[in-house]
Amino acid sequence: MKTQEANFDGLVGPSHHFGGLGVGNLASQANKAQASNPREAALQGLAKMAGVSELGLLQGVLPPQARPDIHFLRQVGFNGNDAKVLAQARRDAPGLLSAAASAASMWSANAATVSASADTWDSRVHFTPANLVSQAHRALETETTTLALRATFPAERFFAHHPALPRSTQLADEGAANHTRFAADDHTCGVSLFVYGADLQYPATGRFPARQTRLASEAVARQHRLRSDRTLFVRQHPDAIAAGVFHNDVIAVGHADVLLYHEYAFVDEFGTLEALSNALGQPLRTVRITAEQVDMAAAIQSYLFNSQIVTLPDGRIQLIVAKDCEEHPAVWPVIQDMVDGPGPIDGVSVFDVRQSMRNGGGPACLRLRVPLNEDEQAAVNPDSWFTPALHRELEAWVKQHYRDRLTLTDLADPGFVTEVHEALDRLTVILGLGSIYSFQQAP
Ligand code: SUG
Repeated sequence: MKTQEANFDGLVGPSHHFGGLGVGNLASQANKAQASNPREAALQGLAKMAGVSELGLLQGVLPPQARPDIHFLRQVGFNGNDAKVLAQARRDAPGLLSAAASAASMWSANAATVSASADTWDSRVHFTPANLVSQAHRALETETTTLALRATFPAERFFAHHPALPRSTQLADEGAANHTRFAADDHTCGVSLFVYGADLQYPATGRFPARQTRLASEAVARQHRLRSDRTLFVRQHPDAIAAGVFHNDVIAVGHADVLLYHEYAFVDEFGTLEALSNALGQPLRTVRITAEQVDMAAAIQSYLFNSQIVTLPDGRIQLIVAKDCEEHPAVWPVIQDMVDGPGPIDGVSVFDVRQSMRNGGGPACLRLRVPLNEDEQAAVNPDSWFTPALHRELEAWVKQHYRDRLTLTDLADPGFVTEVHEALDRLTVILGLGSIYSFQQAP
């Protein structure tokens, strides 16, 4: 049966702000404490979903999380009523307030690792939510992500949901940002490429910590019982991590039989390409970008490699890039050459996701790919599919509930917590998800 890659984008939450929280993430560090615009951020995200869906592709939506997370602030020692907890955190540990309020779940490429039913032992789509243990503000996501994925992909007959890996830095897992599924055609078993930054032999010793370990990737592959002859574990180039490439999807992107990558993506570039082609049973179609064409700084500024690659209904391959690529003097000519040349990329679409980019999240960070055959598509929670009607409804919802300016001081306002809960309560109705948030449960 034909499998299609659906993109499930994380809806930007009402607390989107610039906390400077991203470890090894230069954009997040550079924009720390600037005023954010959550309304614009959410509308930009919706516009990308609309654009991708207008290309004729399957597009879905994953909900944001309830933030600020007051329970987390209590766990780190603040007490009293909610207003007091927020005020104390604002005064004594603004970084923790920011972490408690982070809207980082928007980057759904880090929500989970997903395996297609064509690749797994029981012919179900398998999900392992990421434990995101490298950063406190992201480790908070796992519980609600687990519930959101179960609510979005509910049918046990088609979908297998695993628990996240145990919470240990040795098992640090950041999900699909470090996993790529290649497939020779749309129905046979695919090839899984897992890219890690650290393992027991090469512990992370560079300027920034590695956020994905080999042990974690192996555990996920084992959990999904992927075929060993179709699964590769390759080491990310440490120079890339040191330069600010905190996930593989900031330096390489693959789809179907196509790989767009930077020469410094992998430690063993040619070994990786050869192993991939062997596992796939046919040559991979590659686009190799050298440091001379696009140096590491330009790659990180533009997020060229955080583009999405998609197959259009007529079979053409389209690149979906951030506007920052179009504006980058070194990167845009490279993209134009790619499209005009004989390589696999046939066209390009440009989206402005600047609010997300300023926190180090490009087009590919904002989406979780879920390969689905027709039966599985029909088993997805119907209200999670992005349609023009849902677009209109979510736009109106954002305009009603989101602020257009947010700073740390606003995050300490107890009225803001109520505002977010009201918005999300309504959202669970719009998306037909049931009560996935703890504030919706009986105490
Ligand atoms: O984990 N930024 C995220 C960006 C994640 C991008 N995802 C992928 N590449 N797949 C991160 O570093 C910054 C939040 C802040 O600073 O407020 C942040 O968490």
